[in-house]
Amino acid sequence: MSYEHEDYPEDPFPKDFGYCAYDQDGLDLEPNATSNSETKPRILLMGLRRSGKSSIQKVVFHKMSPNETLFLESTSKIVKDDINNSSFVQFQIWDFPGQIDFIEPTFDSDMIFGGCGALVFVIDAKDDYIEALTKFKNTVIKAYKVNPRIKFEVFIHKVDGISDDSKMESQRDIHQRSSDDLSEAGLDQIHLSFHLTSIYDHSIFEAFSKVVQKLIPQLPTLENLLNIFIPNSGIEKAFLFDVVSKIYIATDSSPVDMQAYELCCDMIDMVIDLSSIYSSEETAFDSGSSSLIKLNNNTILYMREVNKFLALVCILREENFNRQGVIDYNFICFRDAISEVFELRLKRQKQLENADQDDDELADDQGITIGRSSHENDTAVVSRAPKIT
Ligand SMILES: Nc1nc2c(ncn2[C@@H]2O[C@H](COP(=O)(O)OP(=O)(O)OP(=O)(O)O)[C@@H](O)[C@H]2O)c(=O)[nH]1
Ligand SMILES: [Mg+2]
Repeated sequence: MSYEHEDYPEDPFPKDFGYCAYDQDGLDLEPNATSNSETKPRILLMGLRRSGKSSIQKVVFHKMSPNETLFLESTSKIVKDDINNSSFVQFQIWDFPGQIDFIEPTFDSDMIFGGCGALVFVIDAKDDYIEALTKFKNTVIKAYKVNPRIKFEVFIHKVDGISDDSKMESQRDIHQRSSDDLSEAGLDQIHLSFHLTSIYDHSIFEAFSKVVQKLIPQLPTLENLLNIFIPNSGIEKAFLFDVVSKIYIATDSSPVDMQAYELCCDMIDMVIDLSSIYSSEETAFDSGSSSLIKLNNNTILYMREVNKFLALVCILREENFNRQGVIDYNFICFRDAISEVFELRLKRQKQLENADQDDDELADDQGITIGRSSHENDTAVVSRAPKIT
């Protein structure tokens, strides 16, 4: 069974998924923006002192172990961190000092909230959160005024060692109070997302995955590709991972089970650890990486590299792995589709760099039509692959 690139339709991707939304250096969240000063989308980490902002940033993006965060010093000025793990995962994280006061006139809210994609507000669930909620309300009001497109994400943090019941109760209470505060201020339309998090388990990676996903304009395309790949390959669930941070940038549309996600994270850790023992190269994870783990409940974890930074981890029943050839063939189709998404993105970025044209003109030149919905073309990419019945 050979795979030939020429067989594929010339333009297999939906025309309206994200390609209108770039600036020169990254993912720009404003579709009609011409150029942007600080380019990459920004994720702000805000919240009271000691709520755990710097710990989150260090654990998720710098491999710090949770225990080491006990020795972190209080942040005294805004710390900016560039995350460039892969072409899909590019943004800046700004870690704020807890004591910063937005009300004071020196705080340049236009600059700070202007280019912001997501505002993560961290609330210590082990502490009395009334003060945190007041600060949250003021922050949201201010930020929304400057930039109504910001995604507001509330991390109800440090929930380790808290019973499931009290976790749910805290979430319900915080949700209720913050929604009440916003409607009092006449801002019912603001959407807030809530996540229960802790650096001592995988919940912080899961929550950050969801925050980052909202900033990836190609997400619907990636999800579509996974939704086609999975049933055609007899796979139950698949995650597309950013290997360095272990956040997943996309998954199929079936619900995410925390345990399944944890298993996949552990698998990536194991593969990287083992590869570094046997590999002389600097990067243990490369284009040849793949791994298979059989669990004792008739389930298989199957990992394949997509490129240097991305890996696909699949969960499937053992009997469906009998036809590994079909899965591997479909995977190659999937991987090629992803690289086409990358290529289109790069092409688009280059064009924007070279020509100072407005978005509409560029769209015409490339044959990209903004606002037309067509899922047929990307379906064609993988649907020609054989199906396990
Ligand atoms: N139990 C528990 N402790 C945590 C968690 N996350 C952070 N901490 C602890 O909370 C303390 C404060 O963490 P920091 O990350 O310095 O807090 P911060 O929000 O950056 O504080 P400022 O920089 O002063 O604003 C540290 O001792 C961390 O170890 C968590 O998920 N669970
Ligand atoms: Mg800090």
